[in-house]
Amino acid sequence: FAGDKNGAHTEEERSLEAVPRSMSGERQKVALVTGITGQDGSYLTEFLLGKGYEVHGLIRRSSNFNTARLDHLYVDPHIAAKARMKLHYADLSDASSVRRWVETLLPDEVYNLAAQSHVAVSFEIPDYTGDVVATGALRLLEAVRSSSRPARYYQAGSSEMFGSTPPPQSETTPFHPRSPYAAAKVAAHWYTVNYREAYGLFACNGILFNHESPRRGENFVTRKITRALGRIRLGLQTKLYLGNLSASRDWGFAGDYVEAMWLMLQQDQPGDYVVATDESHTVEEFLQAAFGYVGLDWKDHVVIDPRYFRPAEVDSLKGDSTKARQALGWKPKVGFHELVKMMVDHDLEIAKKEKVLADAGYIDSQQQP
Ligand code: NDP
Ligand code: GDR
Repeated sequence: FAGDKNGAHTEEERSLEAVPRSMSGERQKVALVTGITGQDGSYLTEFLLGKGYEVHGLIRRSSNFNTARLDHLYVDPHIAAKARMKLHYADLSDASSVRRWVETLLPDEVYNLAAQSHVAVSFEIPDYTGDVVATGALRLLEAVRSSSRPARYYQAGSSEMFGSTPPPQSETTPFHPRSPYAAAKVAAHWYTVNYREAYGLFACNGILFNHESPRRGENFVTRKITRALGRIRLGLQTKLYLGNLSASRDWGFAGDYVEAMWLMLQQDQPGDYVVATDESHTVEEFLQAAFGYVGLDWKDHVVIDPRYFRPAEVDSLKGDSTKARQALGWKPKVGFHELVKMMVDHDLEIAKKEKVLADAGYIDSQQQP
C-alpha cells in the first residue's frame, strides 16, 4: 500500500505519484485498475508491471484484508523506486472517491474490472449489483471523460450479456441477458459505447467469456470443483454439492485474457472485442476431466442440490473471437485440459496443507471451504 496498510498517503507520496518516472527518468505509463483485488485484477497487475507500468488499484474497505491475490506483488511504498503498485480506498458506489482518484492520478489507461461478479448472487442482491456493475461503470466513465486528461478506458464486459442467444456468439450477436448481473453488464456496455460516440472517448468493451485460474473465487463452479476435488482426494471430504451440470461454457485461462484487455487499449481506434477460446464444455465435462485426472469417478461424489439452480439459466456459451485474433493478434495459450490440470494441481497442494493442519488438530476437516 502507498503510505501504510490502510492506504493512507502523505502529500509527498501523492506528488510522487502524480508524475511517476522510471529509473532512467522517462515518464512511466500509469494504469488505474478497479477490481484489482479480484482474479483478473491480480493477473492484469502482474502483466502491466511486467510492461513497466505504474499500477494504481482502487480497493474497497472490508473488515478483513482483501488483498491476498496481490500480496506477492506488494512492495513497501517507502522503497519508492521499487513500489510500482499502489492501492487506494474507493468504491464504485461512491462517485466522489472514483472521481478524486481519476483526477489525482491522471492515468493513461483505466481498466474497470470491479463488479459484484457472481451471477447467482445477483438474483439475491439485484439492486446493489445494478448499482456497482452498471451505474458504477457510468460513474467511472463520467470521471474519465470530465478529467483534465481523459484516459483510455477498458470495460469488463461479459459473455453473460448474450444469455439465451444461441452460440457461437460474436460482437454482432444480439444480447439477451438472463440475470440482474447480465442486464447490468449490458447497460455498462452501452454506456461505454455511448461515451465513445458522444465524447470521442477511447473506450473499449471486452466481451470476455468465462476465464478461470487457481485464483478464481471459490464459489464459481470450476474452482468449487477443483477445491472440493483436492479435499476429496486427500480424504478431507466425500461429497460435492452442485446445481445444473448440463450448462455449457467457453472456459479459458485468466492469465491469457488480461493481455487482450491491454491490447485493446493499444490500438489506433477504440472498439469492442469478443475474447474466448471458441470451444465449449459442459459442467459435467469439467467434472469428468478434473476427477479423471486424479483417477476418481465424479459420480461417486457429486450430489445435485437444487439450491444451486438459478431462476433463469444461460444454457450454452461458445465464443467466436475471430475479430480479436485478427485485429489484436491475440489467441489463448492455455487449452481446456491444461487449465483443468493447472487448477487441480494447485488445489491438491492446498488440500495437502489442510490435511497437515487437520491431522494436527488445528482445523476441523469437516468444515468445507
Ligand atoms: P472477481 O469477483 O474476482 O473480482 C471483482 C472485483 O471487484 C474485486 O476486486 C472486488 O473487490 C471488486 N468490487 C466488488 N464490488 C466493488 C465495489 N462496489 N467497488 C469497488 N470494487 C468492487 O471478478 P473477476 O476478476 O473474475 O472479473 C473481473 C471483471 O470481469 C468483473 O467485472 C467481472 O464481472 C468481469 N468478467 C469476468 C469474467 C470471468 O470469467 N472471470 C468473464 C467476463 C466478465 P473485493 O475483493 O473487495 O471483493
Ligand atoms: P457464470 O459462472 O455464471 O458462467 O459466470 P459460474 O462458474 O458461477 O457458473 C457456470 C455454470 O455452472 C453452473 N453450476 C454452478 N455454478 C456455481 N457457481 N455453483 C454451483 O454449485 C454450480 N453448479 C452448476 C451454473 O448454473 C452455470 O451454468 C462467470 C462469472 O465470472 C461472471 O462474472 C462472468 O461474467 C461470466 O462467468 C462470463
